[in-house]
Amino acid sequence: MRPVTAFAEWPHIIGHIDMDAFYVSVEIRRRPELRGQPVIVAGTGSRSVVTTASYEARRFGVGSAMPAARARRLCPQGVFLAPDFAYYREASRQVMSMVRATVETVEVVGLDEAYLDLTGLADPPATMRRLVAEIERTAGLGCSIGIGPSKLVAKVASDAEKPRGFVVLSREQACQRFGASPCGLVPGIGPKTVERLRALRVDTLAALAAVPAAALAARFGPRLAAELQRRARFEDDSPVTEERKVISESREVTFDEDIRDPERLEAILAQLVDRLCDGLRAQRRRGRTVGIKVRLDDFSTHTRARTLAEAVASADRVGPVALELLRRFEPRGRSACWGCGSPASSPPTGPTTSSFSWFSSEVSARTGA
Ligand code: DCP
Ligand code: MG
Repeated sequence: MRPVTAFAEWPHIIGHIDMDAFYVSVEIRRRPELRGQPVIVAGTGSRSVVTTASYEARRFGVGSAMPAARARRLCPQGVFLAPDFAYYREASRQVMSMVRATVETVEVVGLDEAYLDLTGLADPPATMRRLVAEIERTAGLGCSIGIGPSKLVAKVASDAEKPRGFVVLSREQACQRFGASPCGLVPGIGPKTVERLRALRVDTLAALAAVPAAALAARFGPRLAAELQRRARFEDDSPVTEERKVISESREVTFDEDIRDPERLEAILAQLVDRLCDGLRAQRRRGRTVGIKVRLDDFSTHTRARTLAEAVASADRVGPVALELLRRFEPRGRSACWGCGSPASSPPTGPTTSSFSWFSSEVSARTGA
């Protein structure tokens, strides 16, 4: 079937763009001598994790979210760089402005990816190839493209042949191509669901698509069961929507050693609040939702947030909210270590608590347009 014929049958044509090894590619752009090397962008503390690994580094088994210490063991010859988020945001803006200049409806879903509504274009692949070439030429960055009749197909297609992938698939072709893949390949089917599916001997997308609906519903409930099967069949009719103009501004710090002392934690939180509010005021922005993010020494990340009646930008207003969120925060079964008088705190639970400590916290304010 010629692609042109296939497109004519699709009510929607959606593109998905995802930058290849984004942070690393942006670093290599300003340090071209690093091209071809195993480059890893990771924090510098002993607890930090890998944000991005170049494809050369991935050959050593290094990947996103891995503790940096492990990455150093796997790839001792790697070039480790500390993240420079301001520079990555700038690169993202540059890329997304080219994307927006190319098609009318764009949904940016992160620093390095976006959905594009290509419906109605005369030749969607040609348009996307031009965009790829322009990004490569002007921004010096590589990306992968997926094109399909839905966001779901486009997203999975863009990931299928990274880096520099360019994959066009109909829904049926996606089912065929990924039928033998694990269910977790599809966005929205996370590790926990994958485990529960495995217990039902459902290991692949084809198996999930074919399993009797009643058996699935008995385990997951009718709504989730139906949604899982829709995803396994690559059925998706969600529209490409211009992203809501909600911007989140945050400051975060990772501790090099565990900090258990509530007073020290609260002092650090106060510093983060000050830095956050300075930044907000400098940009003349305010936030209505104040949040904290806490990462524990088992790398689990926890967030708590509260939305206020009005937008605020001063430390006087943000600070108490962040502090209360922190004081109330109790990771399940581990509250005893956090003895700062939270009204809901439970009694110490014995020796297990000694293995637990905090080492990272973040405070953020979500600002709306
Ligand atoms: N990122 C992060 N921590 C993660 C995953 C990603 O900080 N656990 C950041 C760094 C990435 C960027 O987000 O560069 C984009 O994430 P992707 O999952 O798209 O990963 P990459 O762009 O790095 O690689 P690729 O898309 O080529 O697989
Ligand atoms: Mg990417």
